Amino acid sequence: MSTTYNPPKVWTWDDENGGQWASINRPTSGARFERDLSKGEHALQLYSLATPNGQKVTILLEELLLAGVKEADYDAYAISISDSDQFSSGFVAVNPNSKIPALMDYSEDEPVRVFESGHILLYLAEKFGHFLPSNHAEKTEVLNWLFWLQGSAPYLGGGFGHFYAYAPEKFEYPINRFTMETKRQLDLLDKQLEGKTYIVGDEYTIADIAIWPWYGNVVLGLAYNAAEFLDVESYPNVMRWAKLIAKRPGVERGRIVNRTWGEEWEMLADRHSASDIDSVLAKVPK
Ligand SMILES: N[C@@H](CCC(=O)N[C@@H](CS)C(=O)NCC(=O)O)C(=O)O
Repeated sequence: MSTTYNPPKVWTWDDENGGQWASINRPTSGARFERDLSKGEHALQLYSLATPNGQKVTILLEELLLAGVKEADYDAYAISISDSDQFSSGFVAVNPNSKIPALMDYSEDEPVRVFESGHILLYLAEKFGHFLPSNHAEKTEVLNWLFWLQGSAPYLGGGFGHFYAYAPEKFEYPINRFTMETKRQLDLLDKQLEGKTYIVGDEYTIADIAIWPWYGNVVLGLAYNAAEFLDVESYPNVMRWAKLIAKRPGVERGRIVNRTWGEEWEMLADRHSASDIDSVLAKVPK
């Protein structure tokens, strides 16, 4: 019997495809139920989860706070995407695309909603004047890499990660296709980081903050359990950069916010103040 799939004339939704995320996926958008979001005291309200896209934003917020920007203090609420929290009416009002992260800024004349993780980084970097150079040419290069990440990471996460780690069976064709692309991306980053401390040179920017949660986590063995499979040691510049960034206090703090899995010293579902993070990090084994 052939195992080749012959697409029907018109595709119809089969909710029993067995994949890890099958229960939440539907071919329609919009709210599935009525529920308001929680709201804390700070001007910035983040609704997120510590996936790489979520980590980008909490890392930037923690970096801003450590840089002395008090106005960057925030409340962060965990959105359980496996429990369909992203389909509540409250969440959909902040992000009609029903994906974390989503941010509300109540410090402006009218409340501002911001969605798409790359845009949230740009919004916060511009608002507070940090981690984005003011020089036009340098800013443009940072944005080149920020937009590169936003376009490329779905091949790593939705492509490689999905088929290597989450799909109900190991299928050779998509794993080959997306491993090829992931390794091409790692090779690109390795060349870009040759002779540079950070993605665009000597300055740590939102390009690093966007790229590290994806490619840094993968090469450090913190995503998809794929470090050996991808032969990450063959990208020495990426490895050096990933380890350097992992040690930054803002990264150590931001990566655990809205994390609802893992060890007790790296898990903080909701964050309302710096001390919430301090008490979790105090449990890190010495
Ligand atoms: N392009 C979006 C992607 C966000 C995204 O894919 N979020 C995932 C978690 S990493 C999500 O919320 N998935 C829930 C769903 O698909 O229902 C961004 O960068 O913000």
